[in-house]
Amino acid sequence: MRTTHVQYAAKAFVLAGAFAVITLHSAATLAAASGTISGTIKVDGTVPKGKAIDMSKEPSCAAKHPTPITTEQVMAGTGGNTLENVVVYISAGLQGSNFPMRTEPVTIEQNGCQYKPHMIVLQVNEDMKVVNSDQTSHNIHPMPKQNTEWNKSQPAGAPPIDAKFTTQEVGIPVKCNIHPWMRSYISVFNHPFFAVSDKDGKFTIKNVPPGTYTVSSWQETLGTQTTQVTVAAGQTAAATFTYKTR
Ligand SMILES: [Cu+2]
Repeated sequence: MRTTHVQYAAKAFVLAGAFAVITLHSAATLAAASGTISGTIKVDGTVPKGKAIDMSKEPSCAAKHPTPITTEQVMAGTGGNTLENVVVYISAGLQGSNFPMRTEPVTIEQNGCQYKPHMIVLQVNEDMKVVNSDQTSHNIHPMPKQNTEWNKSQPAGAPPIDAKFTTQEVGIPVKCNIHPWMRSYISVFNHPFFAVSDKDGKFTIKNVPPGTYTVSSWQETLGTQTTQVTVAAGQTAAATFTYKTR
């Protein structure tokens, strides 16, 4: 009996050791095995100028804008031939569905009667906080097609509102029932492989498993474009999108 126990113990020890080696190996492989998708949103043609917003009915917000602001439907990036605020995401080709949840907090702030940021991107069931930094009430009202519609009043000084979205959906329009000029968009993904183009029109999607993917870009008035990329471990795959405005 004693021998048997020792044999079992020895077998278990060997198995545990082998499992530990396999686990370590997998973790290291995963960390090294991902790649990056990066690129630029270009525009061919003139970028239409935003329209001036009249905030005179809300003086506490108007006072926050020494220079009057304009609508943000199409935002030219640096140099004028790129676009800011374009959502870029993997739209096909991902294997499986068990992706890590991002850890950066997602906040939509109402400040100066504007939404910041203009483009919100997050994962299904990721926490989003709605913050009112103004001395006036707002009423945030996302208008989804796939998710549940809601609208909530948030007076000045009220605590943040917590929200989640349960279904993938790109470009949910958000309005304020009190200030008709306020507009933003929320895009919800069932994976963490998405980004928004910055003020130089550039975007980067990190930690992408190697593979061939369809990558899509979405601009609120210029629509959706797609391209194919192949991501290799440790490499950066380039993806460029060009929107024509003429
Ligand atoms: Cu408002």
